[in-house]
Amino acid sequence: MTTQNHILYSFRRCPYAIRARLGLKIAGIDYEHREVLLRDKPAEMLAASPKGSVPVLVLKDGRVIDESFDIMVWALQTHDPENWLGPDMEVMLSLTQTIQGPFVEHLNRYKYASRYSTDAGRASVDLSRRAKACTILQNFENLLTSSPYLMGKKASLADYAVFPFIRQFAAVEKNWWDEPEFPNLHTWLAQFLGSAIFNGVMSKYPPYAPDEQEVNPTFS
Ligand SMILES: N[C@@H](CCC(=O)N[C@@H](CS)C(=O)NCC(=O)O)C(=O)O
Repeated sequence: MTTQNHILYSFRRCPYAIRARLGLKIAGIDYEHREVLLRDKPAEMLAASPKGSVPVLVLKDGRVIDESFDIMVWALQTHDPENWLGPDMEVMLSLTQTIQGPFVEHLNRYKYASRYSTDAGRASVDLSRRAKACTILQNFENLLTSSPYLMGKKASLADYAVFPFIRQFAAVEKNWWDEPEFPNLHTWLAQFLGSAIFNGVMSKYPPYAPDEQEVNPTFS
């Protein structure tokens, strides 16, 4: 089915959705934003992508892209004004996969410890998982000792595909994160969190309700 505009099913705080929105934003691609409640996903989204995860991009011509990294690459192949696709794609992919694979697994178990444990007396965060995630982060910290960005002097797809996950990790125990264990990552992350592009994709939308007209976002 063809539509007047591309449609993005998204969830504001989801790191996968954030990076998809970043790719669409830098590429200057206009789309209809549909904010999703993860506990009540719209039937149209599930019809387009039955696996039920956000983000889902439904293109005007009916094609569906339902992997966040693929949405970024599709957008950048359309228009890449800052040459995010410049560095070696295999290395960018490998950095990204480390984050969305083992790092996210530790992050989820660190952040949502009680969901993964049958031990009723367990602390709210799992520090052993935090330590495992930190082993991965140390490699990223090391990369940032020799260059300001993961792949050199300029920010690239690798940085934008990775930082939303580090943001989520940093927010679990903010006071702990603010200790100087990863000074380079700290500076790197702070720069992205203060950037116009990041703040430009963090508008708040009410949940999508079919049959209602598109609404304007609010900022906070
Ligand atoms: N591999 C997917 C993963 C996306 C994903 O896991 N998104 C989460 C939200 S952050 C989700 O939709 N989970 C399904 C749910 O919570 O029901 C991608 O890169 O787009």
